[in-house]
Amino acid sequence: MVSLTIDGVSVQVPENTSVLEAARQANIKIPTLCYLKGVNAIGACRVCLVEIVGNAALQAACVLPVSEGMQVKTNTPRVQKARKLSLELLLSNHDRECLTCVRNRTCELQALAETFQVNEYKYEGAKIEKPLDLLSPSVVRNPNKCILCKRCVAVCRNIQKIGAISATQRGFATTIAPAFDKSLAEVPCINCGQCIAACPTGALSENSEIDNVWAALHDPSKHVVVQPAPAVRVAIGEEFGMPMGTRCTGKMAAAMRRMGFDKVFDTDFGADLTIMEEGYELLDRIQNGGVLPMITSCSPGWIKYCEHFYPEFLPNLSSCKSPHQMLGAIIKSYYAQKNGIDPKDIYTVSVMPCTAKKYEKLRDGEAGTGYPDVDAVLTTREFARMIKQANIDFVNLPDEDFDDVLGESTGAGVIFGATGGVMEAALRTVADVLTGKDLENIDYTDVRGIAGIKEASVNVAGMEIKVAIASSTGAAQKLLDAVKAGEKQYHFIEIMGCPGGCVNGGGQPIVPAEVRSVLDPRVERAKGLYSEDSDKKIRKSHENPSIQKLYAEFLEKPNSHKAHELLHTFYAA
Ligand code: HC1
Ligand code: SF4
Repeated sequence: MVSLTIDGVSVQVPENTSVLEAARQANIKIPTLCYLKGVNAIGACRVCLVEIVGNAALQAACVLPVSEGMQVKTNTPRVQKARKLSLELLLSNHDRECLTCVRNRTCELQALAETFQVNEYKYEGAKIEKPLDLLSPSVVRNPNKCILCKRCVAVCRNIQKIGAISATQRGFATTIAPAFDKSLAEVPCINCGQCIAACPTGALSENSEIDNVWAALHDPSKHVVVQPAPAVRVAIGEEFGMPMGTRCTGKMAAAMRRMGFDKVFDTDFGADLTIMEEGYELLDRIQNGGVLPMITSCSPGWIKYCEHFYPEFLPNLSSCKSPHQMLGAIIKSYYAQKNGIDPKDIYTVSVMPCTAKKYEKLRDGEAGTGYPDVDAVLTTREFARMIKQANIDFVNLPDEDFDDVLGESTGAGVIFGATGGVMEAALRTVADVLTGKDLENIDYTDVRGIAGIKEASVNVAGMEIKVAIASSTGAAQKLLDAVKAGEKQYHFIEIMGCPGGCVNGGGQPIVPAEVRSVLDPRVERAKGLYSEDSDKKIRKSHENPSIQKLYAEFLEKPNSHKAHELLHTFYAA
């Protein structure tokens, strides 16, 4: 341990701790901008400068390791002046149109400028008007709002192991962009949106579909049906000041009804349906010598990553569409037929924690009825914006249920939103099918938790099923390399493109760096999902009465010809 003082407070921390983290342990908050815990520590923005007694130059606390006897001062006149100067320089060539910015009031630069009373623009840098990148269906890049903190570069390169963006050009012309100033739509960007979640300003945002959804809601000829993803219900509350992980399932359904959606269904039903299709596909591959390991296919960021970087694993991918696409196809077929509605008049909206879903809905093979399975995808953030635009008092809404029958779901469906959840849900069904019993021990705790890679071996009816789980494409890379090298053998692998799974998707409420230093959204939001699972009466997908009804009335059986037509897809190398 190393002993030091920070603003006169004695602190003991392990060796190699940064001064910034040591200060946080002593409840001293040093402001930061380019620092993002576990992702980026480069000392570039000069906002976390501190004074070290006996040292002439100010130091960046995020990259300075503690040393024995060090005396740190975080709030001297020199420090205050230097921080303010750093902010003034950052603002000198920033597009300062805060009122029209997507991050107005959630921007970390704006918040610091307010804290440090930057009440005039002292310096004018060379304002180079840079073109916006609007071509990606998922991510909009506005380089004029970029402060070169490189948090996005670090998450894309170090966590996702993609490196789609980096610093190009020099001086005032420096831009964070794909190589050769191409659009994100023209490079192997996987649309995960992790860069958006890391961005402190309005330089990166989702490609908004809010206007399209309002237009559909206001069009009397459209029957507008909505479905929220599992992970949205434990994050949407953050947009209204509620604690991270608060379960808002009932309020969310109530808000959707008040916004004017004709039917409020639930992607959790789609997740239960996925388990039926994917579970039986796995059993078929195991029993009939199919390609193993089978790998899950519900995360479109992961699918795009596989297509770009690991095409040799495409035969391993389950052919199942992702749950919201499956539900979209069922709405435009089964639901449309039962209710005598022409599918061309149905407009389906998915509310997702994910920006890659905006890309997924456009892929070939995602129009089971000849019409798009899903017409619009809103992120959790866009959905919250629409609730505010509709003057809905979200916090005080009553809890309401989803509509029958495509709104009924099980605990297995809800845990899809956390890493390991799809695997656990599948095991609950596969174990019952293989043993022919209604097993009671269904909490597969080995597959829970936020580790990037998890492994488990499950004995079912005398058969050892080996499974692995990876979340983030960086973790997927490591796992797939081990499988390729023959070092690891599995029957079934779950891969989610975002670290922690959908709860931490690129469309979720932005968590400022300061909050991320003390609270992990992957953990807090997942807790909400697992508590909803344990409160559910039915916790296995195959026991969902509405799923049973759907097969009895329409699909016949899992992997039937009709199920293949509507619920399965294909991949392109
Ligand atoms: Fe997900 Fe899925 S879990 S992919 O993360 O399989 O987005 O929540 O909706 O479709 O169900 C996302 C979440 C989501 C799908 C499901
Ligand atoms: Fe990188 Fe994902 Fe952002 Fe694309 S969306 S630039 S892959 S972090």
